Amino acid sequence: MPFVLGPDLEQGVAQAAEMGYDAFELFPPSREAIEIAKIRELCITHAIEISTVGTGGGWVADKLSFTDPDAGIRGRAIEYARSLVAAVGDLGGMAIIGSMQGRAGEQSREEAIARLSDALNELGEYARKWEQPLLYEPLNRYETDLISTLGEAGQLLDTIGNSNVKLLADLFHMNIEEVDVPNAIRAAANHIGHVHFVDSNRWPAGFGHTRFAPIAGALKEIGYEGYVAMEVFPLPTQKEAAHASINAFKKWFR
Ligand code: LER
Ligand code: MN
Repeated sequence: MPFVLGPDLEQGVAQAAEMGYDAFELFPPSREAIEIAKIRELCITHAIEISTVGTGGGWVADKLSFTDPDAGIRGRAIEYARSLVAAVGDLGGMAIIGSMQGRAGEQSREEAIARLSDALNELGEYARKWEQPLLYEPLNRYETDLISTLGEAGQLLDTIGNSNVKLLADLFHMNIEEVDVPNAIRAAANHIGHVHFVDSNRWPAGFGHTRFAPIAGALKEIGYEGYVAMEVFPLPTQKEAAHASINAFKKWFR
């Protein structure tokens, strides 16, 4: 949410649970939008969990990023992400670092990646308090000029050397950037901690041209046991997107 169901939280959680979802991913516009007590209650009422929270609101609303040349903005970005790591940690879920990685822009790529590494290391360490990994998501070339493939992202994590930072494999970005999506999944097996299960055009699985059989096969082959989250456009309608996505999940994973 609000990609698929929402923006009304109560209604969205109720609908997701009714359709058979085990968990939901939240994309809040701000830290204040995460009402911990209310979410806890909704999870209990509907027997559903919260898997993940996206931090991209910090970028969308305030253009906060870990690679901004301005130290003040980088500091605010870290504070914002820490507050979301803590909030989702209290709810038993993981925080995602996607858009907040920012872009190198005018600075050197090395400098930007060093800044990103510091942020991932610090936030990954912080997330240990809740025994939750931090998720780092490589984005396609139109959304970042830093790292766009699982292979490069895995190398970055090897360099950082923090075992509590994992990768988010988003099939939409991978469709644009990877030579071979199933092989990229196999090669990054040890790093993958979350999946965005979505078709080539950001529509629900089945509405684009991604071949899901070999991708689901690769995830099973590596013994992936995490969530597959449906980060899809609410198309043709919100409900149809949510239904199509849970049906795709059942088709490929049950
Ligand atoms: C976030 O998960 C993502 O995939 C991006 O394309 C949006 O920032
Ligand atoms: Mn994604």
